[in-house]
Amino acid sequence: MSRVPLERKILSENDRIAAELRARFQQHGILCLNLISSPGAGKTTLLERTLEGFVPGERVAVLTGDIQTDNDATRLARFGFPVRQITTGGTCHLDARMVDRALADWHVQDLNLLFIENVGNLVCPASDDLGEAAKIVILSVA
Ligand SMILES: Nc1nc2c(ncn2[C@@H]2O[C@H](COP(=O)(O)OP(=O)(O)OP(=O)(O)O)[C@@H](O)[C@H]2O)c(=O)[nH]1
Ligand SMILES: [Mg+2]
Repeated sequence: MSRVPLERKILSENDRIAAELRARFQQHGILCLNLISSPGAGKTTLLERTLEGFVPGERVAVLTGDIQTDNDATRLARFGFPVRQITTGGTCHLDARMVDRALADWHVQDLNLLFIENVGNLVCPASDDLGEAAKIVILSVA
């Protein structure tokens, strides 16, 4: 009797898109960082402090994820760098396809640094690869 494997990793499609994104980032020399934390731990605040330290014209951009609002994008757009909100409509983390879509009409080759602020959630964002070079985890300690 021969066995026919039917199982497929549930994240395999995400991994494929993430690998394409990673290859694109590497090809253009873009450092992509994926910020994750529990809700309200300070991801947007850290990005605000970071962006205010860059000189105008610095090749930096931000994608910021939220379940419903675009408040974080509004906060971050004040610094004059490209910012785009990804509203997930209920999904508790970003996936690679959302990032790919959000970048579709951007000239990513013009960037040196891309920050991705993930949805505030310390569990789900850990499992989805977004093509980043590294994840940055922010911990808020009582
Ligand atoms: N005391 C203190 N407050 C902070 C710090 N970082 C952020 N906050 C405050 O915590 C609140 C939430 O910070 P945000 O930066 O919005 O947190 P976030 O992780 O982006 O939140 P979500 O995107 O909603 O998950 C704000 O009122 C900040 O002013 C910090 O290092 N110390
Ligand atoms: Mg935020």
